[in-house]
Amino acid sequence: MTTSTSPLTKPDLSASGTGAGTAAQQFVRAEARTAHNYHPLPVVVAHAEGAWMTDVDGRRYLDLLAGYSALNFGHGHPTLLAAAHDQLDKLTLTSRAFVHDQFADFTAALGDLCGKDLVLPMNTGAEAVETAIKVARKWGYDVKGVPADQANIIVMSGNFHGRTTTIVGFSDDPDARDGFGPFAPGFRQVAYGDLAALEAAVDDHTVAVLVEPIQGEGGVVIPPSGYLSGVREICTRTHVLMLADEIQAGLGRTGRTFACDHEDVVPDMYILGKALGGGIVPVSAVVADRDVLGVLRPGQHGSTFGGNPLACAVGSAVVSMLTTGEFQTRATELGATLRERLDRLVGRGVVGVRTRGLWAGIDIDPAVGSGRQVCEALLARGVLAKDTHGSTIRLAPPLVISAADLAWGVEQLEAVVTH
Ligand code: IF1
Repeated sequence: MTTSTSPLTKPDLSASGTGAGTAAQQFVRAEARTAHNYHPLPVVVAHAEGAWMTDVDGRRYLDLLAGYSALNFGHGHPTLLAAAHDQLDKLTLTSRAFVHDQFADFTAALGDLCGKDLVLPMNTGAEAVETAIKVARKWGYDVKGVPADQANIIVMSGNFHGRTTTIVGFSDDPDARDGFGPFAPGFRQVAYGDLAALEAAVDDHTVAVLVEPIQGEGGVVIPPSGYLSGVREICTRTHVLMLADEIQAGLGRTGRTFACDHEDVVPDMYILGKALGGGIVPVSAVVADRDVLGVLRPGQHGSTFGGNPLACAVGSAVVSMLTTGEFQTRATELGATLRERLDRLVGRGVVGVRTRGLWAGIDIDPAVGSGRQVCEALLARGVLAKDTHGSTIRLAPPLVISAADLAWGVEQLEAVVTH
């Protein structure tokens, strides 16, 4: 186990640089007036650029979380900042009661990126997932002919799709769901990765399967090869919509535009968020063909900020950056290096590694410490990462990270887990 001198010792904020405790004071002040729904690492960030963040005392940290993949393009990407700054001075909000001059370009570009007819823009990922649930149910009643209020949607064990009461109602994570009932009916859960279980769960009232192509919160859980293709086949054969939650796995993270691309699977609906807003503004969307999204009529769904001019301007810049393939290539090439370096740690403080593109789930040997302790030790070494359940940590660097910085970051992890 660790000793008081081990690198896993929690950093002492009281000695924080020249700021004479500035970070400590701000940290304590923030915690004093905030609901305690997070347990943040003891760092107070002041600004950031690319893959690096700087705290209030001027200390720099390599960001290996990237806002849970909302910062795929790094902090302050010039193209994205230019799009935001330009739009800020012109028009930021109209509501959907009126059209604005950024809307058509964004929805056409995003629809083309997905190869789909229609886009329904929202703001957060959970809103997009809730939108997908509503559209799938309405499609079930209006198109598939499921009797009113009898639709069911199949979800996966270990799922994470957001924090609304509908969504946590079909979670199997006690922390996410306990104490928030009663929950919405109409969901049934099957083992993630198990096609036989999925096949058995589908019935005439099933309208959709909601699946993350890779489960992020679960610790970058990658399903068996062929699983997504199998889900696609079952959904097609049984006239059930395949809803792919690509909010975290999508938009370049895994080395492809969408994680479903790794199996050449095209879902009926793409559910997008996080990086779609470039790390600047919340942007999410549901993208599908007309035979699905066409079931909605005016007044049946909406959002005050969904599809606002600033969101569309940034979203259009994000889509244009993804069409070059540059970020997907970077994620693939840097991801190969990441995997090769992480594999060297297996048996040396690490007991498991899962990667896809520039995304890694790393199971730490419990003898070394918890995921949280490892992240605190990384913090002390100038690296920011996030633990997930137990002793797993996730690495999701901005796709703009340099190879040298990525190598340095993994070297810090090696130093922490091998001491
Ligand atoms: C938190 C987790 C990650 C998501 C997928 C929908 C959403 C998310 C696949 C909802 C959001 C965020 C939420 C944030 C931390 C983070 C997270 F740890 F919670 F599970 F990334 F793994 N689908 N994930 O990953 O999107 O409404 O947040 O915009 O709630 O702590 P959102």
